[in-house]
Amino acid sequence: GIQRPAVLWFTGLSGSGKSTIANAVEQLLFAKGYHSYLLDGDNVRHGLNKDLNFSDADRVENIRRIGEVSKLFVDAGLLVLTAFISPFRQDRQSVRKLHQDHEFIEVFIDTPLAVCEQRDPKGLYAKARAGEIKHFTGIDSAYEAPSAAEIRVDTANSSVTECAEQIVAYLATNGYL
Ligand code: GGZ
Repeated sequence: GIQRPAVLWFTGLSGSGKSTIANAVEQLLFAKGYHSYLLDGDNVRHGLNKDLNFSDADRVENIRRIGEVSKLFVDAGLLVLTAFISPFRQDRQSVRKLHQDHEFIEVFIDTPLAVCEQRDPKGLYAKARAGEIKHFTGIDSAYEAPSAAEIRVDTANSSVTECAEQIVAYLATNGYL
């Protein structure tokens, strides 16, 4: 089918499941014949934004650029998924304002810090606790949770498939698919 273009802007802690769930959403959309594109650390932080680190200023610039790129993809007619911590409320608000009202869908991957730290798939929380990584989100750098995200996903109590289906159901119910 032809999708109504928009960005699904995932936000959540490291290890919350953003990339995993975004990938699962993409697979469901692809299977239904819709055209999407996923922006994540692999294709953005290693390329366009490889000059940026994890200081507050660089995170602000990271999110600003991704916001601009997401707008280009929306202009090209795609459903865009972005999977970045995007820890600061004001930066997410700026990206929201860059888009038309119905073209920005904030998706809060609401996984508690304790659960992310328990999962610690890359061992980064352990390193942050040991002081080997500075300015780690949730440890010594802030995460400002959304208060009015369009979609809130509870990964501690739902499977990846259930979370992805919840997001696709939102798109279908709201006329994007
Ligand atoms: C947070 C960090 C840090 C610090 C490296 N703080 O779990 P991951 O590994 O794969 O995802 C994290 C990723 C975060 O990059 P983002 O571009 O999403 O961040 S932001 O939106 O805040 O700009 C983590 C890894 O990079 N990582 N150092 N200090 N995450």
